[in-house]
Amino acid sequence: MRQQLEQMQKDALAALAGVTTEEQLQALKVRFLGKKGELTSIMKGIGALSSDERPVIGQVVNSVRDCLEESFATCAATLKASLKKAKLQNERIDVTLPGRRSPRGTKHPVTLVVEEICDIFSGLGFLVAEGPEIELDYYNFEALNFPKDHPARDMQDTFFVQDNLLLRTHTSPVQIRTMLQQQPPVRIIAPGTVYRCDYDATHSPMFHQIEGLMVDKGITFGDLKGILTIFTNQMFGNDIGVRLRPSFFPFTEPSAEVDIACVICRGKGCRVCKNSGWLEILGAGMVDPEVFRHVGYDAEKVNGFAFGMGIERVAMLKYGINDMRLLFENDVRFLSQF
Ligand code: 2U9
Repeated sequence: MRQQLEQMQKDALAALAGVTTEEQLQALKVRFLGKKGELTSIMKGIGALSSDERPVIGQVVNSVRDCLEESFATCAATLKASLKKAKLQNERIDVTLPGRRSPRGTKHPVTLVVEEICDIFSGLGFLVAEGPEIELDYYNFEALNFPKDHPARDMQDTFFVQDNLLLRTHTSPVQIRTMLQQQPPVRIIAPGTVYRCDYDATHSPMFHQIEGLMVDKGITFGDLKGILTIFTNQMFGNDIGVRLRPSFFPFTEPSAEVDIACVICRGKGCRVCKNSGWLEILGAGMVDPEVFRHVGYDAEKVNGFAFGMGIERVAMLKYGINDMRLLFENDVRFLSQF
C-alpha cells in the first residue's frame, strides 16, 4: 500500500509538471484528491490492514495528501501568475505608436474664391458688408430702380416667401442697407448667397455673388475701370486682357459687361470661350442717380460705381470646372482637389 501511495504521488507530481491550463489542473485535482479519486480509492484498503500497519500507513497517507495539496496550491499560484503575465503581455499598449490621424478637410472652392476676392478688395480699402438672405421687395428691387413690370420680379425668376418678402436675387440690398445707415464715402464689398429660379449646367437656384460699391465725390468711370483691371490682374494673372462692353442694368448708368481674355486659350479662341477669345466675368457701371435718391444721397454732390460677379462662374474659370452642379454635390473626391 505504501508503494501504491508513493507511486500515486510520483504520478501526480509528474502530471502536475505538465499542466498549462486551469482546466487541466482542476481535472488532476479531481483525479488524485477528489471524493472518488485515486487517494480515496487507495485509502479504502486501510480497513484490511493490521492494527500495527494502520497508523504507519495513516501517516504515509497524510504526508502524501499534504505533499499533493501543497503541490496543487503551488501549481495553481504559478499558473495564475503566468496566465496574468500572458494577459498583460497581450494587452500591452505601445504608447510610442503614432496616433491615427483623422483626415483633414479642405476649403470649398467657392469659399477659396470668396476669400481671395475679399483679400484683393480689402487691399484696395474696401470693407466687407453682409445682410439678410430673406429680403423685402423694397431693398431687393424698388430701391434699385427695378420697374414694377421688370421680368426679374416675376415668380418665374424670383423665389417669393410672401407678397413682399423674397429670397434675395443679388447681394445689392446689402449696399442699399449700408447707404441708408451711413453717409459717403462708402467703399464696400458684399459677398453672399443669392437665389434665382434657374437650373442647368451653368445655373443653380442657389449661388454666390460678390458685389462692390464705391461712393464719394468725383468718382469716374476711369476709377471703375482701374479698380477692375487691378482685380482681374491679381485674380487671373498680370498680363490677362480686359475689355468693357456697353450693357444695361436698372441700377447703373452707364453700364458695362467686363470680359477677360479666355483663361484657356489666352485669346486665340476655343470651346470654352466659344471661339470669341473672351470670357464675361463681371457686370458694372456708375450708380444710377435714381438709386441715390432712394437712399437719400444727393446725386448732384456724390457719385460712384458698382460691380457684381457670380462666384461659381469665377471658380469654374479659375479651376477649369465645366459643370456648376459639381460645386454643390459635395463629393469629397471632387472637393479634396482644391
Ligand atoms: C447698388 C447699386 C448698384 C451691382 C451690379 C452687376 C452690375 C452685374 C451680375 C454679375 C453676374 C449678377 O451674378 S450675376 O448674375 N451683376 O452685372 N451688379 S452692377 O450694382 C449695384 C449694386 C448695388 C446699390
